[in-house]
Amino acid sequence: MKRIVTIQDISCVGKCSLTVALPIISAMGVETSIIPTAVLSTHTMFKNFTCKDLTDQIKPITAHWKEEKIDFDAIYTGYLGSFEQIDLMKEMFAEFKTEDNIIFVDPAMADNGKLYAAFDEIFAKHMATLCGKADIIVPNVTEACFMTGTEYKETYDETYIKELLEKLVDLGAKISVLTGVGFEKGKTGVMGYDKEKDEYYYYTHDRLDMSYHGTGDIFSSTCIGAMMNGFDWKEAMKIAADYTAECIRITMEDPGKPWYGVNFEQAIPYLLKRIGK
Ligand code: PXL
Repeated sequence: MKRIVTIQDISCVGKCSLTVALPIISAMGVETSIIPTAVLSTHTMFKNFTCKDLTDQIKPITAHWKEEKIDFDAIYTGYLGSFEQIDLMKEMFAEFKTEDNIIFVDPAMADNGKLYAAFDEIFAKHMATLCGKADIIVPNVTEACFMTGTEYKETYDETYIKELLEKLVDLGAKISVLTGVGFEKGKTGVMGYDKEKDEYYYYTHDRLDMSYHGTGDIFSSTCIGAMMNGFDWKEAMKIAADYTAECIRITMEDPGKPWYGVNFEQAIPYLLKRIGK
């Protein structure tokens, strides 16, 4: 059985970060170890959320794992709350990187042209240095623009996205994947670039006209979960895009849907079928 570790916050209510990564990756048959970086009452789109920072737990946890000779087939970071946490992740990558494991970074910090409440442009540049240490990175277009100092555009062409993907691998990652990319009306998808092979891959599906919080985390969790099930990065991002779309589709049909996240739970049977489980 493959084992991964994912490092991100616990938003107790909100269906994002660890509360989606744990169930999704576990359901895909992959042991999912965690480091919670903070405990928040809700994600930061709610007003008046509480937050207990757990940065001081990161080093003792990883030191214990080293003593126990625990290793991981993948290390996946999501939402990180501070410069210090980013630096600790760099140290962790250096300590736990092996020849075969995958370092997967989702620089969760922005969407729709704007940084989340807790961040500024200097933080985005620091996150870019963490992306430079990864095998595969999966920002959305907004995050990619902040990290590479590129002007954010709502409408763009293929050249703009390809240049952005190239700027992302220039940060140091081997593969860059941009989520939420669409060139045609009514379509959306993902486009990736493998630097070593100089190869692009674009996958598109019908656009559902709703955007929900937490879908980036659902995409990333599914993508790494699929890679741990033996799919290559291109197949993995296709499965992840389809599952995320299915989560949104199911949520749109639910009259009692919450505003803060999607009904990813109800689409887990679809995901398992997609990966042949
Ligand atoms: O990746 C989404 C996310 C994760 N964690 C926290 C957040 C958000 C999005 O707003 O606030 C705490």
